[in-house]
Amino acid sequence: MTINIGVIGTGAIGREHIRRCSTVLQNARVVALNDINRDNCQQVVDQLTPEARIYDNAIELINDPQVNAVLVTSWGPTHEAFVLAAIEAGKAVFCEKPLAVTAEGCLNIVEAEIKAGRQLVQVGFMRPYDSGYRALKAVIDSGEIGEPLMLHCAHRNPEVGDSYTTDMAITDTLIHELDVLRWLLNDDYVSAQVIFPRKTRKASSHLRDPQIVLLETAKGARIDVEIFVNCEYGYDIQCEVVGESGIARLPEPMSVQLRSAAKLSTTILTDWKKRFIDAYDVELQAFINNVIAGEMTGPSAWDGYAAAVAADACVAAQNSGQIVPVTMAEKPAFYR
Ligand code: NAI
Ligand code: ISE
Repeated sequence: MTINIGVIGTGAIGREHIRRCSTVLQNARVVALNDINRDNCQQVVDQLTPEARIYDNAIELINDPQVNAVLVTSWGPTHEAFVLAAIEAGKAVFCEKPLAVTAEGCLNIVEAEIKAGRQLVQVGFMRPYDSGYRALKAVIDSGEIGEPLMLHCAHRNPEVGDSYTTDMAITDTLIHELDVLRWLLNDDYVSAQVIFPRKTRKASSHLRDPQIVLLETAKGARIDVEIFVNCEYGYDIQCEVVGESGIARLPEPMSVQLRSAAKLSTTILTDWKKRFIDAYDVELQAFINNVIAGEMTGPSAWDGYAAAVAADACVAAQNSGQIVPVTMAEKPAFYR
Protein backbone atom coordinates (compact mmCIF):
# COMPACT_ATOMS: atom_id res chain seq x y z
CA MET A 1 0.00 0.00 0.00
CA THR A 2 1.24 3.52 -0.82
CA ILE A 3 -0.16 6.49 1.05
CA ASN A 4 -0.63 9.88 -0.55
CA ILE A 5 0.89 12.70 1.46
CA GLY A 6 0.08 16.40 1.35
CA VAL A 7 2.76 18.80 2.62
CA ILE A 8 2.02 22.28 4.00
CA GLY A 9 5.20 24.38 4.11
CA THR A 10 7.91 23.70 1.54
CA GLY A 11 10.84 25.47 3.20
CA ALA A 12 13.95 23.88 4.72
CA ILE A 13 12.58 20.93 6.67
CA GLY A 14 9.57 20.54 4.36
CA ARG A 15 11.93 19.89 1.46
CA GLU A 16 14.04 17.53 3.53
CA HIS A 17 10.96 15.47 4.38
CA ILE A 18 9.71 15.56 0.77
CA ARG A 19 13.13 14.37 -0.42
CA ARG A 20 13.11 11.49 2.03
CA CYS A 21 9.51 10.52 1.15
CA SER A 22 10.47 10.54 -2.53
CA THR A 23 13.87 8.86 -2.42
CA VAL A 24 14.49 7.07 0.88
CA LEU A 25 11.26 5.89 2.50
CA GLN A 26 8.85 3.12 1.58
CA ASN A 27 5.10 3.18 0.92
CA ALA A 28 4.51 6.91 0.58
CA ARG A 29 4.48 9.53 -2.14
CA VAL A 30 3.99 13.29 -1.95
CA VAL A 31 0.99 14.24 -4.10
CA ALA A 32 0.02 17.68 -2.79
CA LEU A 33 1.89 20.83 -1.79
CA ASN A 34 0.92 24.16 -0.26
CA ASP A 35 2.98 27.16 0.78
CA ILE A 36 2.13 30.84 1.21
CA ASN A 37 5.05 31.33 -1.14
CA ARG A 38 3.91 29.46 -4.26
CA ASP A 39 7.40 29.67 -5.78
CA ASN A 40 8.64 27.37 -3.02
CA CYS A 41 6.13 24.72 -4.11
CA GLN A 42 7.07 25.19 -7.75
CA GLN A 43 10.74 24.64 -6.93
CA VAL A 44 9.83 21.41 -5.15
CA VAL A 45 7.80 20.24 -8.14
CA ASP A 46 10.69 21.09 -10.48
CA GLN A 47 13.37 19.45 -8.35
CA LEU A 48 11.74 16.67 -6.34
CA THR A 49 8.12 15.78 -7.04
CA PRO A 50 7.08 16.45 -10.67
CA GLU A 51 3.69 14.80 -10.14
CA ALA A 52 2.62 16.73 -7.04
CA ARG A 53 -0.26 19.21 -7.38
CA ILE A 54 0.11 22.71 -5.92
CA TYR A 55 -2.84 23.95 -3.82
CA ASP A 56 -3.40 27.64 -3.14
CA ASN A 57 -5.28 26.81 0.05
CA ALA A 58 -3.96 24.56 2.82
CA ILE A 59 -7.43 23.60 4.06
CA GLU A 60 -8.40 22.50 0.55
CA LEU A 61 -5.28 20.29 0.49
CA ILE A 62 -6.19 18.76 3.87
CA ASN A 63 -9.77 18.04 2.78
CA ASP A 64 -8.92 16.60 -0.63
CA PRO A 65 -9.94 12.88 -0.56
CA GLN A 66 -6.78 12.11 -2.61
CA VAL A 67 -4.65 13.08 0.40
CA ASN A 68 -4.40 10.28 3.00
CA ALA A 69 -2.07 12.00 5.48
CA VAL A 70 -0.70 15.50 6.07
CA LEU A 71 2.78 16.83 6.92
CA VAL A 72 2.77 20.26 8.56
CA THR A 73 6.18 21.88 8.03
CA SER A 74 5.18 25.54 7.92
CA TRP A 75 6.14 28.15 10.56
CA GLY A 76 5.29 27.31 14.16
CA PRO A 77 2.40 29.80 14.66
CA THR A 78 0.47 28.17 11.77
CA HIS A 79 0.69 24.60 13.11
CA GLU A 80 -2.30 24.56 15.46
CA ALA A 81 -4.90 25.53 12.83
CA PHE A 82 -3.59 23.01 10.28
CA VAL A 83 -3.41 20.16 12.79
CA LEU A 84 -6.95 20.90 14.00
CA ALA A 85 -8.18 20.91 10.40
CA ALA A 86 -6.51 17.54 9.74
CA ILE A 87 -8.10 16.03 12.86
CA GLU A 88 -11.47 17.45 11.79
CA ALA A 89 -10.97 15.73 8.41
CA GLY A 90 -10.09 12.46 10.22
CA LYS A 91 -6.58 12.40 8.71
CA ALA A 92 -3.29 11.42 10.29
CA VAL A 93 -0.99 14.42 10.63
CA PHE A 94 2.75 14.66 11.22
CA CYS A 95 3.46 18.12 12.64
CA GLU A 96 6.95 19.55 13.01
CA LYS A 97 7.83 21.02 16.40
CA PRO A 98 6.35 23.00 18.02
CA LEU A 99 2.92 21.34 17.94
CA ALA A 100 1.53 24.79 18.77
CA VAL A 101 3.27 27.89 20.05
CA THR A 102 1.38 27.90 23.36
CA ALA A 103 0.52 25.13 25.81
CA GLU A 104 -3.12 26.19 25.45
CA GLY A 105 -2.90 25.64 21.68
CA CYS A 106 -1.49 22.14 22.29
CA LEU A 107 -4.34 21.39 24.70
CA ASN A 108 -6.84 22.41 21.99
CA ILE A 109 -5.26 19.72 19.80
CA VAL A 110 -5.31 17.16 22.63
CA GLU A 111 -9.02 17.85 23.17
CA ALA A 112 -9.81 17.63 19.45
CA GLU A 113 -8.03 14.29 19.23
CA ILE A 114 -9.86 12.91 22.24
CA LYS A 115 -13.14 14.08 20.68
CA ALA A 116 -12.18 12.33 17.43
CA GLY A 117 -11.74 9.16 19.51
CA ARG A 118 -8.36 8.13 18.06
CA GLN A 119 -4.80 9.37 17.94
CA LEU A 120 -4.05 11.03 14.64
CA VAL A 121 -1.10 13.28 15.53
CA GLN A 122 2.65 12.60 15.54
CA VAL A 123 4.90 15.49 16.59
CA GLY A 124 8.23 15.88 14.76
CA PHE A 125 10.44 15.23 17.76
CA MET A 126 13.02 13.01 16.05
CA ARG A 127 15.54 12.45 18.84
CA PRO A 128 13.68 9.48 20.37
CA TYR A 129 14.31 7.79 16.99
CA ASP A 130 18.07 8.53 17.06
CA SER A 131 20.12 5.36 17.56
CA GLY A 132 22.42 7.11 20.07
CA TYR A 133 19.58 8.29 22.29
CA ARG A 134 17.91 4.88 22.00
CA ALA A 135 21.14 3.18 23.14
CA LEU A 136 21.42 5.64 26.04
CA LYS A 137 17.83 4.93 27.08
CA ALA A 138 18.45 1.18 26.92
CA VAL A 139 21.36 1.59 29.37
CA ILE A 140 19.26 3.71 31.75
CA ASP A 141 16.31 1.31 31.56
CA SER A 142 18.59 -1.68 32.20
CA GLY A 143 19.42 -0.26 35.65
CA GLU A 144 23.16 -0.60 35.00
CA ILE A 145 23.94 2.93 36.24
CA GLY A 146 21.24 2.89 38.94
CA GLU A 147 18.67 5.65 39.19
CA PRO A 148 19.53 8.78 37.16
CA LEU A 149 20.46 11.64 39.50
CA MET A 150 21.88 14.38 37.28
CA LEU A 151 22.03 15.15 33.55
CA HIS A 152 24.54 17.49 31.92
CA CYS A 153 23.49 18.44 28.41
CA ALA A 154 24.43 20.88 25.66
CA HIS A 155 22.74 22.06 22.46
CA ARG A 156 25.20 24.08 20.40
CA ASN A 157 24.72 25.59 16.95
CA PRO A 158 27.56 27.26 15.01
CA GLU A 159 25.52 30.43 14.43
CA VAL A 160 21.99 31.79 14.11
CA GLY A 161 20.52 34.62 12.03
CA ASP A 162 19.51 38.07 13.28
CA SER A 163 15.84 37.06 13.50
CA TYR A 164 16.67 34.53 16.25
CA THR A 165 15.54 35.91 19.61
CA THR A 166 16.37 35.05 23.22
CA ASP A 167 13.09 33.14 23.78
CA MET A 168 13.73 31.04 20.63
CA ALA A 169 16.63 29.44 22.50
CA ILE A 170 13.80 27.76 24.41
CA THR A 171 10.93 27.45 21.93
CA ASP A 172 13.01 26.53 18.87
CA THR A 173 16.17 24.95 20.29
CA LEU A 174 15.78 23.63 23.87
CA ILE A 175 12.36 22.21 22.91
CA HIS A 176 14.19 19.11 21.58
CA GLU A 177 15.83 18.50 24.97
CA LEU A 178 12.52 19.18 26.73
CA ASP A 179 11.01 16.33 24.74
CA VAL A 180 13.85 13.83 24.62
CA LEU A 181 14.98 14.10 28.26
CA ARG A 182 11.42 13.53 29.50
CA TRP A 183 11.28 10.42 27.28
CA LEU A 184 14.78 9.31 28.34
CA LEU A 185 13.98 9.51 32.06
CA ASN A 186 10.28 8.59 31.86
CA ASP A 187 9.71 11.57 34.13
CA ASP A 188 8.09 15.03 34.03
CA TYR A 189 9.49 18.45 34.88
CA VAL A 190 8.42 20.31 38.01
CA SER A 191 10.52 23.48 37.84
CA ALA A 192 12.73 25.54 35.56
CA GLN A 193 15.31 28.28 35.96
CA VAL A 194 17.46 30.08 33.39
CA ILE A 195 20.89 31.57 34.02
CA PHE A 196 22.71 33.89 31.62
CA PRO A 197 26.52 33.57 31.68
CA ARG A 198 28.77 36.19 30.12
CA LYS A 199 27.50 36.91 26.61
CA THR A 200 29.49 35.89 23.54
CA ARG A 201 30.56 38.76 21.26
CA LYS A 202 29.41 36.63 18.31
CA ALA A 203 25.69 37.00 19.17
CA SER A 204 23.49 39.79 17.76
CA SER A 205 22.94 42.74 20.06
CA HIS A 206 19.40 41.66 21.04
CA LEU A 207 20.27 37.99 21.76
CA ARG A 208 21.39 36.59 25.11
CA ASP A 209 23.71 33.73 24.23
CA PRO A 210 24.72 31.35 25.80
CA GLN A 211 22.09 30.35 28.35
CA ILE A 212 21.97 27.62 30.98
CA VAL A 213 18.60 26.02 31.73
CA LEU A 214 18.19 24.19 35.05
CA LEU A 215 15.34 21.69 35.28
CA GLU A 216 14.08 19.59 38.15
CA THR A 217 12.00 16.46 37.55
CA ALA A 218 9.17 14.91 39.58
CA LYS A 219 11.53 12.09 40.67
CA GLY A 220 14.09 14.68 41.84
CA ALA A 221 16.69 14.45 39.06
CA ARG A 222 18.48 17.73 38.25
CA ILE A 223 19.26 18.67 34.67
CA ASP A 224 21.46 21.41 33.27
CA VAL A 225 21.30 22.24 29.56
CA GLU A 226 23.71 24.68 27.97
CA ILE A 227 22.20 26.37 24.93
CA PHE A 228 24.88 28.10 22.89
CA VAL A 229 23.70 29.01 19.40
CA ASN A 230 26.73 30.98 18.21
CA CYS A 231 29.41 28.57 19.37
CA GLU A 232 31.13 28.78 15.95
CA TYR A 233 32.86 25.40 16.00
CA GLY A 234 29.98 23.03 15.12
CA TYR A 235 26.53 21.60 15.71
CA ASP A 236 27.15 19.69 18.89
CA ILE A 237 24.61 17.79 20.99
CA GLN A 238 25.78 16.39 24.31
CA CYS A 239 24.00 14.42 27.02
CA GLU A 240 25.60 12.81 30.06
CA VAL A 241 23.49 10.92 32.59
CA VAL A 242 24.97 10.54 36.07
CA GLY A 243 23.41 7.60 37.89
CA GLU A 244 23.85 6.12 41.36
CA SER A 245 26.48 3.66 40.18
CA GLY A 246 27.76 4.90 36.83
CA ILE A 247 27.69 7.47 34.08
CA ALA A 248 26.26 7.03 30.58
CA ARG A 249 26.95 9.39 27.68
CA LEU A 250 25.20 9.95 24.37
CA PRO A 251 27.53 8.47 21.71
CA GLU A 252 29.24 10.88 19.34
CA PRO A 253 28.18 10.61 15.68
CA MET A 254 30.42 8.17 13.81
CA SER A 255 33.55 9.83 12.45
CA VAL A 256 36.89 8.50 11.28
CA GLN A 257 39.70 9.07 13.75
CA LEU A 258 42.51 10.83 11.96
CA ARG A 259 46.20 10.91 12.82
CA SER A 260 47.79 13.59 10.69
CA ALA A 261 50.05 16.65 10.96
CA ALA A 262 50.98 15.70 14.53
CA LYS A 263 47.33 15.72 15.60
CA LEU A 264 44.69 13.14 16.55
CA SER A 265 41.27 14.37 15.39
CA THR A 266 37.68 13.53 14.49
CA THR A 267 35.25 15.75 12.55
CA ILE A 268 32.42 17.60 14.31
CA LEU A 269 29.31 18.13 12.19
CA THR A 270 28.06 21.65 11.54
CA ASP A 271 24.58 21.00 10.10
CA TRP A 272 21.58 19.80 12.17
CA LYS A 273 20.14 18.11 9.08
CA LYS A 274 23.15 15.79 8.90
CA ARG A 275 23.45 15.19 12.66
CA PHE A 276 20.00 13.60 12.84
CA ILE A 277 19.54 12.48 9.24
CA ASP A 278 18.91 8.83 10.16
CA ALA A 279 16.56 9.78 13.00
CA TYR A 280 14.44 11.90 10.61
CA ASP A 281 14.26 8.94 8.22
CA VAL A 282 13.19 6.56 10.98
CA GLU A 283 10.60 8.93 12.51
CA LEU A 284 8.92 9.61 9.17
CA GLN A 285 8.94 5.95 8.13
CA ALA A 286 7.36 5.17 11.51
CA PHE A 287 4.65 7.75 10.77
CA ILE A 288 3.98 6.21 7.34
CA ASN A 289 3.86 2.71 8.85
CA ASN A 290 1.50 3.94 11.57
CA VAL A 291 -0.83 5.52 9.02
CA ILE A 292 -0.98 2.19 7.18
CA ALA A 293 -1.50 0.25 10.42
CA GLY A 294 -4.09 2.79 11.66
CA GLU A 295 -2.34 3.31 15.00
CA MET A 296 -0.03 6.13 16.12
CA THR A 297 2.98 5.23 18.26
CA GLY A 298 5.36 8.23 18.06
CA PRO A 299 5.61 11.45 20.07
CA SER A 300 1.96 12.30 20.69
CA ALA A 301 -0.06 15.48 21.01
CA TRP A 302 0.31 14.97 24.76
CA ASP A 303 4.11 14.96 24.40
CA GLY A 304 3.81 18.15 22.33
CA TYR A 305 1.76 19.66 25.15
CA ALA A 306 4.24 18.54 27.85
CA ALA A 307 7.14 20.15 25.98
CA ALA A 308 5.13 23.34 25.47
CA VAL A 309 4.26 23.64 29.19
CA ALA A 310 7.92 23.24 30.12
CA ALA A 311 8.93 25.74 27.41
CA ASP A 312 6.44 28.30 28.74
CA ALA A 313 7.96 27.91 32.23
CA CYS A 314 11.50 28.32 30.83
CA VAL A 315 10.52 31.52 28.97
CA ALA A 316 8.90 32.86 32.15
CA ALA A 317 12.11 31.95 34.01
CA GLN A 318 14.19 33.83 31.40
CA ASN A 319 12.12 36.93 32.05
CA SER A 320 11.84 36.72 35.84
CA GLY A 321 15.20 35.22 36.80
CA GLN A 322 13.24 33.08 39.25
CA ILE A 323 12.67 29.33 39.65
CA VAL A 324 9.33 28.80 37.88
CA PRO A 325 7.04 25.80 38.56
CA VAL A 326 6.08 23.59 35.61
CA THR A 327 2.41 22.74 36.10
CA MET A 328 0.78 20.26 33.74
CA ALA A 329 -2.86 19.29 33.37
CA GLU A 330 -3.65 15.72 34.43
CA LYS A 331 -2.75 13.22 31.71
CA PRO A 332 -5.94 11.91 30.07
CA ALA A 333 -6.43 8.12 30.11
CA PHE A 334 -6.59 8.38 26.30
CA TYR A 335 -2.77 8.85 26.19
CA ARG A 336 -1.77 6.21 28.72
P1 NAI B 1 11.33 27.68 6.66
O1 NAI B 1 11.08 29.13 6.87
O2 NAI B 1 12.53 27.25 5.91
O3 NAI B 1 10.07 27.02 5.92
C1 NAI B 1 8.75 27.25 6.33
C2 NAI B 1 7.87 27.33 5.11
O4 NAI B 1 6.51 27.46 5.55
C3 NAI B 1 8.17 28.54 4.21
O5 NAI B 1 8.32 28.10 2.89
C4 NAI B 1 6.94 29.42 4.38
O6 NAI B 1 6.64 30.17 3.23
C5 NAI B 1 5.87 28.38 4.70
N1 NAI B 1 4.70 28.91 5.38
C6 NAI B 1 4.67 29.79 6.41
N2 NAI B 1 3.39 30.05 6.76
C7 NAI B 1 2.60 29.29 5.97
C8 NAI B 1 1.20 29.12 5.87
N3 NAI B 1 0.35 29.79 6.64
N4 NAI B 1 0.73 28.26 4.96
C9 NAI B 1 1.59 27.57 4.14
N5 NAI B 1 2.93 27.71 4.19
C10 NAI B 1 3.43 28.56 5.10
O7 NAI B 1 11.29 27.01 8.10
P2 NAI B 1 11.83 25.56 8.53
O8 NAI B 1 13.21 25.70 9.06
O9 NAI B 1 11.57 24.60 7.46
O10 NAI B 1 10.90 25.28 9.80
C11 NAI B 1 9.56 24.89 9.64
C12 NAI B 1 9.09 24.22 10.94
O11 NAI B 1 9.86 23.05 11.15
C13 NAI B 1 9.26 25.09 12.19
O12 NAI B 1 8.19 24.88 13.05
C14 NAI B 1 10.57 24.58 12.79
O13 NAI B 1 10.64 24.76 14.18
C15 NAI B 1 10.51 23.11 12.42
N6 NAI B 1 11.85 22.52 12.29
C16 NAI B 1 12.09 21.34 12.89
C17 NAI B 1 13.33 20.77 12.86
C18 NAI B 1 13.59 19.51 13.59
O14 NAI B 1 14.74 19.22 13.86
N7 NAI B 1 12.59 18.70 13.90
C19 NAI B 1 14.42 21.39 12.13
C20 NAI B 1 14.06 22.61 11.46
C21 NAI B 1 12.81 23.14 11.54
C1 ISE C 1 16.17 23.91 14.52
O1 ISE C 1 14.98 24.62 14.42
C2 ISE C 1 15.90 22.51 14.87
O2 ISE C 1 14.83 22.11 15.17
C3 ISE C 1 17.10 21.70 14.99
O3 ISE C 1 16.82 20.35 15.19
C4 ISE C 1 17.79 22.27 16.18
O4 ISE C 1 18.78 21.48 16.66
C5 ISE C 1 18.25 23.66 15.87
O5 ISE C 1 18.97 24.15 16.94
C6 ISE C 1 17.03 24.50 15.61
O6 ISE C 1 17.42 25.81 15.26
